[in-house]
Amino acid sequence: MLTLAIQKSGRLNEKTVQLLRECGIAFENGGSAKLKSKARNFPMQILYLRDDDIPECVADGIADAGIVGENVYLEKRRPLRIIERLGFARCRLSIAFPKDREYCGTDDLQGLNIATSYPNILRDFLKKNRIDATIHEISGSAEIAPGIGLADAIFDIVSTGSTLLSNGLREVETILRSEAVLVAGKKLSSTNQQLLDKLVFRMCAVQLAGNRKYILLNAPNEQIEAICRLLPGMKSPTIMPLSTEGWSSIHSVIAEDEFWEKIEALKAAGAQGILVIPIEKMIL
Ligand code: PRT
Ligand code: ZN
Repeated sequence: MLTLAIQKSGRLNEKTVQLLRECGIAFENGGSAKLKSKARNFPMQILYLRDDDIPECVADGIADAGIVGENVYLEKRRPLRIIERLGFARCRLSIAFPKDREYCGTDDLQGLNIATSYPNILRDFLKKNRIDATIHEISGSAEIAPGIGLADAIFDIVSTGSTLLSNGLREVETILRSEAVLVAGKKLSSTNQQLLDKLVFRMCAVQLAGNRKYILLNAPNEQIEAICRLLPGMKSPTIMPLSTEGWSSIHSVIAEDEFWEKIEALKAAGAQGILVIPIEKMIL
């Protein structure tokens, strides 16, 4: 049986649970399942932990795999491998200065006292850039450190930037971009490796579908070629004749991020009656 460690509550929990459910895994979340729960239709148990404990738990073999922020995975320095990047809980780890302190480049970090709960990642950055600064390790709320005279700058997670702004700080150097990742120990039993492969296969299908849309449209036959050039499809678009003479229905798959651009180009090429439908799973 595969053991997967996930965050018990917090910013990763909801999206992680949603992803597992979209992978077709039925399990109890919350309630009696505070510590662990067993999936009803997949040979897997889920451990609910604080995110900081996940890398260690996987490295020690208590769990075979875990879902955690890349920032925590990198900070904890455990011998794990990233199996899959999951595309949620995106954030950056950045150095921030009091808003009126000048910053022209990394040289301005020389000799500073920087507060952070990510000392390992910061130490690597300082070393790589030959910066001699003091790391002041704190366990949370780094953003208040400059205001109370505890540090000159901070190194912390930034998402929208509003926490920095409301503490009179500004982001001056982005050191890492992070997202949730699926990590696993160096070596799994062959049964558990197979189960993990199965889970990853499903996660990929869910992720792929998430940024794709199914598109159907009608077009006059003489425009089919021009329209097909805009619609690559999985292999190529499907073309079916309409009962109206000289017209066809074209079906394809497009990426979410090029959606509006494509729709405009398709309309300009003569497409009509365009339908765009979400895709639940996609397997290449
Ligand atoms: O209880 P547990 O230890 O499990 O959770 P936690 O409190 O340590 O972590 P949690 O749930 O806050 O975050 C889990 C993971 O989510 C982090 O390790 C990151 O990988 C990711 N993540 C994504 C974030 C944010 N976005 C984020 N904005 N983690 C924290 N923040 C903080 C940030 O530090 C700032 O103070 O949220 C605040 C608001 O950010 P702004 O920039 O939007 O204002
Ligand atoms: Zn934590």
